[in-house]
Amino acid sequence: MNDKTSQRIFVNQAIVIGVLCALTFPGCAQIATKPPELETKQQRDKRMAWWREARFGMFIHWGVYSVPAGIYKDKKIPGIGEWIMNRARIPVAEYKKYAKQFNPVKYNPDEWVRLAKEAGMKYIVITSKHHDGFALFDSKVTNWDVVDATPYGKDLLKGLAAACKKHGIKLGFYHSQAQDWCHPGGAASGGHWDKAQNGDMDKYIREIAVPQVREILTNYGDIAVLWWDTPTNMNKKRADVLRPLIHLQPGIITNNRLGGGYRGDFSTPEQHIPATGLDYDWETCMTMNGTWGYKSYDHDWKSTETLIHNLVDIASKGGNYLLNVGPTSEGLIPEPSVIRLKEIGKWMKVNGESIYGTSASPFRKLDWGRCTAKPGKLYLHVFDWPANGKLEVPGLRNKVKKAYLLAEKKHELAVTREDKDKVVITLPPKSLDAIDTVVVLEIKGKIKLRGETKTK
Ligand code: H79
Repeated sequence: MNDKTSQRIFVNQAIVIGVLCALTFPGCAQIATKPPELETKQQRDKRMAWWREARFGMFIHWGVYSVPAGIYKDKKIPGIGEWIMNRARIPVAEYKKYAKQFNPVKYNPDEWVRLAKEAGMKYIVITSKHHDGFALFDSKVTNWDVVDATPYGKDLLKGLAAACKKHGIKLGFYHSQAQDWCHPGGAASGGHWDKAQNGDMDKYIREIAVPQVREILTNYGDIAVLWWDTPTNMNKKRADVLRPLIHLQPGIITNNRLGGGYRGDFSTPEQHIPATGLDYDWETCMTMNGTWGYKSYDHDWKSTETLIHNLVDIASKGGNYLLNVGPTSEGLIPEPSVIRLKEIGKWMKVNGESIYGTSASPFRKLDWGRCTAKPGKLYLHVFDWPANGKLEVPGLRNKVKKAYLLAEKKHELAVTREDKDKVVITLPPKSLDAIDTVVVLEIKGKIKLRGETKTK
């Protein structure tokens, strides 16, 4: 099959999916947006615009696993907390008993959203359902949800959706579409360990996954992101049943973890930052300590400095940072996370301009830190303040119109050109921010560097 034929078949398939979707979901018939497969570059850019501008989001991993919080039968279970059921091979009936202790009476979604906003985050992605199958919302297709299985008895996503709307924060859902360790037929990485898990996966997809994804994309207002995870035992046929559901939310952005060959809108490096960025929209998701779901004894917190450097490093490579919090079963975000988010927020308040809506650094490597860019501007993120007060910008050929500290815009800095390829900025003797002081260069024309430039 040549390229043209395969392209035509692909387009035909996409049209069939679009039509099927319009028939299956009558509300979709009026949707003006095209399926992502058929979009022009301009349409895609428009759909992705807020996400590319945002750069920074909050991931929330919350569920019944916050009750054992990393401990089963008095033993500390190694690894990530939300995997405790799988790692300790806890039988379904026994795991379900934890729900009786899941009573987040201190849950205050308004406070969570305000915290995200204060940190400078522009969107929140919360686990509507993780691999343990427990739904944080009132699902009509199962009793394994917060309303039916816990003393709390109220939908947790409703309040969060309302708070996000109120504070202008975009809301996304993480939904484990394939792995489900409590519903028969759901997949389990490493295989099932309890016969209660056995069943037909196609039936599981049809009767649990599809209606649940329909519920989360219907009952909570505008949903900006659908974060599939993980493609265990998925295939094209299974993915094709789930994929059309995204049209319930026009303009929604999805990740690359559905399976079945769907690329989605962005790639998802997990717990690492790609060395040179990626040639497709991408988002690094990362924990603040060593776990996504709450673990009572994980105190291995990254420093605020590391977290800010990560955010800047990611922005300098053109990606987004989705930084996780794992609330307790009482409904509290752990204090070390709160402290760090507030500290990041202080930095963002001064320096947000050098993160939001920026594009990747044109430089390959800078000895003292990182660079982010906007048309006509370079933001030099100085992690290591030069002892001699001279900041070298190697290879820059553009005329520099003006240089100043982002935190003190009025204070212009002297700029000299040592040779045609080296600009030197004279800095004050001391950094303003020990973590990252941002120097702004206003430059003339399109960026021009010596020799090879990294194009984005
Ligand atoms: O939700 C978080 C993780 O639970 C989820 N993705 C992030 C966002 C995730 N699901 N699967 N994986 C990540 C791949 C990792 C698997 C591991 Fe394991 C879990 C490594 C150690 C525990 C599976 C079980 C592989 C080895 C043991």
